[in-house]
Amino acid sequence: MPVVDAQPSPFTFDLTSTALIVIDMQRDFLEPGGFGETLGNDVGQLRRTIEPTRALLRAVRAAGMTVIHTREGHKPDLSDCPPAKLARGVPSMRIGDPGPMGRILIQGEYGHDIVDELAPAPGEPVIDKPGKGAFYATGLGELLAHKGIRSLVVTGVTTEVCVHTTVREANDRGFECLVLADCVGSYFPEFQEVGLRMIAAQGGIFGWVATSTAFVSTLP
Ligand code: TIU
Repeated sequence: MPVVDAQPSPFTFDLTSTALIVIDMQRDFLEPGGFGETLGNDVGQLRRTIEPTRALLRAVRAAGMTVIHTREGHKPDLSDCPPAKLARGVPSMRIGDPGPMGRILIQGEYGHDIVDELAPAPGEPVIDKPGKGAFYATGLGELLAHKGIRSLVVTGVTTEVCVHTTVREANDRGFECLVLADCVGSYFPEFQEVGLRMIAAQGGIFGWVATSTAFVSTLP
């Protein structure tokens, strides 16, 4: 079985029971004018993840590994958005408000979709999720069970929000998670650093952390 040089210890995985999950690489988070920027964030901090993730996707697809994408967003009538979430943020630019890329974080809008560079390949599942975690109110758990997946290689944005929430959810459900440091991004450099340290601390309290090159080098 492949063994990845990782923190806090080597990560061993089996290709057939491992999936790559690419979290919320959506225009709303990564491009100017989207939800992320309306919250006052510098999207440049996230864009550095695009190229390493593109290379990772190429390698993982060539190895025949399962790839799953997620998108955070809501139905056009906002019936799946808790009022407490809707009320958050800058008043003029909230979820559902019109923005330069369509209604912010609304399914079907241009800004809600995944950036062109990382477009899902035909047949790759795309999980639409109303929360920060990818397991909450989605079919992800059932999908992974159906595919016999027990380990997750996790990438995407943002490190301390949707990546962390998903890794914590997955860890509690018994999945082993390897987070790829160069393929996750935060608007805040200090959260990026501490977010990654929190995963591997205490003997890997939530999982493992490695670089994408270390992971890819183990693929057949
Ligand atoms: N704001 C922020 O850092 N993140 C989110 O709202 N969603 C995700 O992380 N995908």
